[in-house]
Amino acid sequence: MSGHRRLNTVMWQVGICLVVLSVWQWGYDLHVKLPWLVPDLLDPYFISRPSDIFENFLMLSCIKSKVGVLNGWLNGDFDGNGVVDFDDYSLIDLAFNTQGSALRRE
Ligand SMILES: [Ca+2]
Repeated sequence: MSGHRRLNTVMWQVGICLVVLSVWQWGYDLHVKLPWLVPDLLDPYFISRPSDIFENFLMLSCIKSKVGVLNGWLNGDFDGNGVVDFDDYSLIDLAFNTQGSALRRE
């Protein structure tokens, strides 16, 4: 397969993926105006939107709390005061020193 054809195929795949995700994310918003066009299946009550799924992944990976605030795992601000300082490192040390069991050794 030539490079141009492969690039063309990838661009089509990305485009189709974006269209499907867009319809999935915002399609049900059109249900009020055009109920004959949008199936009831896209109701967010039954099928979560991609943005909701992404938010749940952030919460399950402990990047965000359940109230939607970043936990500081990405920038080191564990106490959420906006500054990475001694208090943040103290929280790390406290968590390390009070862990329930020994670290796993291979
Ligand atoms: Ca901090």
